[in-house]
Amino acid sequence: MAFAARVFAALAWLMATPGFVLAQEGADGPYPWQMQSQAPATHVMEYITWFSWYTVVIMSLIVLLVVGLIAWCAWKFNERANPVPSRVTHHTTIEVLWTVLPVLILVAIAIPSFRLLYGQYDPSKLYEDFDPETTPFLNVKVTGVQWSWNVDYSNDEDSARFGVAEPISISMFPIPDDQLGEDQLRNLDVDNPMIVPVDAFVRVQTTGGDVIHAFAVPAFGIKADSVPGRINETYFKAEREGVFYGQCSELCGKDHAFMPLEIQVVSQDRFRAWAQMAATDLPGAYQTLAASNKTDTKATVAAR
Ligand SMILES: [Cu+2]
Repeated sequence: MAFAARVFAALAWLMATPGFVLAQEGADGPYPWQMQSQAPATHVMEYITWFSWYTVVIMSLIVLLVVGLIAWCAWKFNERANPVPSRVTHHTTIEVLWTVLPVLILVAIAIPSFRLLYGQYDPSKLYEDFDPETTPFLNVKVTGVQWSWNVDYSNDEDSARFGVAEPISISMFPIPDDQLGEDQLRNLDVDNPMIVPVDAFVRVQTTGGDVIHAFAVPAFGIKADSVPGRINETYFKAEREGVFYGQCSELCGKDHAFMPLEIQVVSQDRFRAWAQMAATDLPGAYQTLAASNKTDTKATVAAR
């Protein structure tokens, strides 16, 4: 009985984990003993998290039903309990049921699944406030190279509305272990993080400079292959400020594990100030940004 109690406690702990994770305000990035997805920062990732649990619940009910049926058959129809087996070979009602029920289950999974799939390419499928005619995108090109990321901010008409008057180019390298600050995460914090405004649609066009890499940020629910000679497109709209991390997600060579992504989501005003300075004085722009609000950028990381 003690063993059963222990198993039950372990299961209860597993079930409680998602609530625990979501309850940690600003628990962004990976942390020890993490069991679940990172806390969502976009509507897309909220949807993915919900969909994941939705399918887990359906799957668990099916597992319970099947295990229950097997146990019931073993109990009721074993050789001792039921010496003369039934010779029935057809039962129309049961055959219709075991065909129709799985179809209904698949439809119940397919509808939200396709909605999510289309929404990941077209924001108007998921965001009611999105208007393809008028909603501006901040346009960013992200190039994976062996072994770092180059981020180029476009100064097109749309991006200029967020304050990008001149093109900005940054390259992103992890901070070497011996230079890590107190509140920095090894192999996740970078020298030049990508800065984006909160509540803004950001279009990411990604490509590879040499081999295939992949741009992936779990808290945003996005992942796109960065393929040489091609442009892949994805988008995100971060709904809260904070520091978010990603990693290259396509095996790209010796230092694949050492090309992290750091994205800082800041208020639109602070983004504007950063963008105006970054075109001519990048280090100065980061210093001004850090000085303009000491509390938000790293405090969320320390909260873990
Ligand atoms: Cu890579």
